[in-house]
Amino acid sequence: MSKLTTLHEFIMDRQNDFPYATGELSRILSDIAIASKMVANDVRRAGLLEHILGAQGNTNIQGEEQQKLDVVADETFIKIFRAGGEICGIASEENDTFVAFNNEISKQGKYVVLFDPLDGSSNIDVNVSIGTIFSIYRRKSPQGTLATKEDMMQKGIEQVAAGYVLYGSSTMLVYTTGKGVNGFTLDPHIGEFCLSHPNMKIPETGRIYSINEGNINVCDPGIKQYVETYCQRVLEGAKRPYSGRYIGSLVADFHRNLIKGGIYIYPATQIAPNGHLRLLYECNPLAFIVEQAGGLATTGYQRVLDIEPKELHQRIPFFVGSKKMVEQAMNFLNQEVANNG
Ligand code: AFP
Repeated sequence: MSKLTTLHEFIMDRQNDFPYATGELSRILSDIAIASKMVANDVRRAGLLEHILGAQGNTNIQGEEQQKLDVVADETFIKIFRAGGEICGIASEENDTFVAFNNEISKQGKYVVLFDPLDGSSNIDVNVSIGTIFSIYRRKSPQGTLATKEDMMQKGIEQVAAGYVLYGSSTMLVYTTGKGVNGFTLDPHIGEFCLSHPNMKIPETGRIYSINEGNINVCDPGIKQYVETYCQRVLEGAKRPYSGRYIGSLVADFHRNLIKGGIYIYPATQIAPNGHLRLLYECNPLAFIVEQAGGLATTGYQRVLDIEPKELHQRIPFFVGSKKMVEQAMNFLNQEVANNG
């Protein structure tokens, strides 16, 4: 039997890819692994623990009902980040504004982390896969001072690392530091993430489309036409139309399409005119990962990683997945615009 590579060993080996690395980024990635093991533990027992199952009774700044586990996961990550000393501040889906860590060690931290502690949390109570998404940036403000909003509001191309944890049939951590994408599965017997999916690549094209079809009549008619034309017809050379697969947990939908090939679309709708997903802690990290895996992430018209953020909880339309499928959707939409002036 060949020896398993643990996440910790892998992070340490890869640190040598960056000649001036001081180990701080490595420690942040290790901290994320620890926090996610704690969250995975709660997720696995959620049905048994009354204090973490169900609604918290609050809504977050986006008007969404917070689940108790949303709050528990948010607090777990923040506690670990604050204690680590490498991070000077965070922004998360569950906090109205960013948090600058006001202690002398954290103020020296070079990095900020933006994250969605528990994405797809409306699926918790029904035992469906959920996830954590994270994005790491170098701060803009000087070390030794409090983190600022400017540190959080950086373009996706500035990310130094990004990843997600999927609490699914197994727990997986997938991340990139801009040198490919690697996936690790948590071995519950030894409590370690072990390399299971080295150098992940998304197929150039696929046969899965993922969209909340309940929205089809409240989004741009071009989206409906694209879905009918390319996803729901038997295309030349094919035996059947694409398969529609939509879990409603972005991490789970993204992960499946990353492995099998496919396109995920959350367009602008009449109810969510700017789209539903958040740029900074949902779309940017997944865009970084998918590009590193050979795929694409756009708004339908523009590369996600090039967007200049305007608000912390900014939403955007999101098209992500296999390169050829995203290109096809974009070409279709652009043609529609050209035809209709
Ligand atoms: P929740 O965390 O509130 O369940 O939101 C999940 C999410 O941000 C993303 O994970 C899903 O892909 C998307 O929203 C589902 O949205 P719809 O329910 O509108 O399809």
